[in-house]
Amino acid sequence: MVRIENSKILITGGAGFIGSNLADALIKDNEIVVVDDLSMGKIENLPKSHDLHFFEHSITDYKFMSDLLVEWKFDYIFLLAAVASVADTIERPLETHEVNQNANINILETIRTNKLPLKKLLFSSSAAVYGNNPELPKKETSPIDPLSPYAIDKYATERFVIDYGKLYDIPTVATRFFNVYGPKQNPKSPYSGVLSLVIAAIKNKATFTVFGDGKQTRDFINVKDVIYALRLLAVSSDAIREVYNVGCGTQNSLETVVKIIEEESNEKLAINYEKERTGDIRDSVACTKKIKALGFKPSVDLREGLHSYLVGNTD
Ligand code: UD2
Repeated sequence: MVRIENSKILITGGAGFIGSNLADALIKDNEIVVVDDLSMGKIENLPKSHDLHFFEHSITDYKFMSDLLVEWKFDYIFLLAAVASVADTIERPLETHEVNQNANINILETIRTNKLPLKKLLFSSSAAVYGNNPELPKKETSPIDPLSPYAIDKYATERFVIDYGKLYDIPTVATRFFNVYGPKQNPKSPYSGVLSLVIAAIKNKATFTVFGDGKQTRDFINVKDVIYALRLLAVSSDAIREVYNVGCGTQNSLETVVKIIEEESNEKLAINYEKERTGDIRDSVACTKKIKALGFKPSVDLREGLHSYLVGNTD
């Protein structure tokens, strides 16, 4: 197990799905500051500990963020705060750009201008940067084709993070998450992760809408493996000023995962088919060679991961 201990850690978006799972994993041995505006995150997601300091704030509050960074001098910074709904960024491109890009540049600027010491800053980007590029699996060197304000901001911020690293000698890394699933994923929006929606529909005996024929494929990765990847990238001295795919490298159709969820829950899902969503990507799978070279190995089998998500999910 990769250990991070006796460290001061900032997690933006720490009350959200991935951020709160990360806080759970790190709280025992560290002091954690979470900044979250609770737009999607929930305070109940956070571990209860006097070593966890929660600030209900938007990262777009530049002064608050800068003062916090200067005061705390964090060892590790995980930038997970984002407006994660692609549809939302198409509706409100300028507003979401403030969160998805500018607020993160403010953090980089604060680090640069105050010469803050830092072991690693990790920025969470997305497989969305590859867009509809048909090349599979998607390699970090594959052409990018951002098709939404979300993907544009993710890609541009990746570049800021890596190039700030190079220009000003800051230890940074960017990660491109594929389709992350697991406990604490919030099914509240129609654009929430599809597996959280399938599981919510099973639990509430509601009808689930499949957009398209259900044969679209994704690289589903359990949040536990994502947390492992983040810890590994944080401590690995070889992982510096680079971008890494974070996926399992396996491709499953929506139809297949729905079937597994039905089998594991012993329930039949009521399904309604609708036209595929505009801008939907047909197939996606990560090339994971680069992160595997650092020692990453996904450990959660899809069926097992879905089973424990079903059993443990309290939403
Ligand atoms: C994921 C990310 C997105 C972006 C993108 C990059 C999530 C929630 N979204 O979008 O932020 O990073 O990857 O490629 O992680 N679907 C249904 N019924 C529903 C909901 C979804 O059929 O009720 C379909 C949807 O049309 C798509 C697939 O399920 O074909 C996966 O949808 P998603 O929103 O979970 O993830 P994705 O890959 O579109």
